[in-house]
Amino acid sequence: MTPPEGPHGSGGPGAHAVAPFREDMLRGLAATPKRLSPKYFYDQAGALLFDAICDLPEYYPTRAELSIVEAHVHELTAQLGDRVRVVEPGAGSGTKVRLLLKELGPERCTEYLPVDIAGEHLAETARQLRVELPWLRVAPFAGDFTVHLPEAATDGARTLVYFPGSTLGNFEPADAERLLVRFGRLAGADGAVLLGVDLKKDPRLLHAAYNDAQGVTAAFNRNVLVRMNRELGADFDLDAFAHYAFFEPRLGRVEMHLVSLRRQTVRVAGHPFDFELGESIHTECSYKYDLRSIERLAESAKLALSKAWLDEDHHFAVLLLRPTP
Ligand code: AVJ
Repeated sequence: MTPPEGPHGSGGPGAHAVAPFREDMLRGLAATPKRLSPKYFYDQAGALLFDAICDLPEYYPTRAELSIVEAHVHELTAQLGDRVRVVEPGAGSGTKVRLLLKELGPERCTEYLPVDIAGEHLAETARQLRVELPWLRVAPFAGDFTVHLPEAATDGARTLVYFPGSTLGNFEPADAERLLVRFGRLAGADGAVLLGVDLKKDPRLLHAAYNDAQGVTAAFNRNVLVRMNRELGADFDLDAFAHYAFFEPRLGRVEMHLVSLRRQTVRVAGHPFDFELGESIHTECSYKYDLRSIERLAESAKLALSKAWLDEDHHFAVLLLRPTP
């Protein structure tokens, strides 16, 4: 079946437009302190680096979340009704969703809409899924889910907005709330949001997860500089920026930075940016939650916590949220 090719369908504009990348990089580097949005980590190389992170011994969230979905997939899907359309913002490689889609099966799953900013990576994931689950209707939607989401279903199917991987943690609380409001609207009165969130824990585990021994996370962080060099003609010296990541307990978040190892001037798209020795570019926040804080955040977005599943170490939670009238 051919997926609909809307204005933001695969092959359309959106994901590959250089302009928002250029504008956002220039604005972020001109700000004090310097900061860049983590969504720009995910070009094709960045998406592959992130997949490699998920396989690292130190990066527990992916395995913890998979173990939850594996253990509870029957109970989970039983809450969703008998005609379900699955929308996955920030789909990536779609490893976790496969379990849900398989369990729903051709009888219950009407369509799967992966939404991702890494267009080529998305197309490849869609291709693989169609081979693995030939009965599945896959409708990839290439774009930035903070800007565009698919339309609500019109065929009477219930929409499940699946948002795993603790991607929510990349958003400041106010932005996270706005995003959840939009997910609730997309789900509609009879739909649901299935959310995966990383939990607060021993900070040494968090530290290790973002400072892996093989340096994959460092390469992922620096990839945004690689991208600027390639796509914006920037002249970042990769060895002149240190990957620096830590848990900030008062704010309950891991922060990633790229710290300048010397005084230097870098040119990006023809614009000079000065760095002091030790000056940082803040590249990512990864908020960690507890069940109470995430329930409160959901409630502020008019979503009620219907059920929560945790892994046995209580490192990660999968939450079923339902829109409240
Ligand atoms: C995809 C946003 C959930 O915050 O842990 C992994 C990205 N950054 N290692 C996270 C990430 C550094 C990841 N999220």
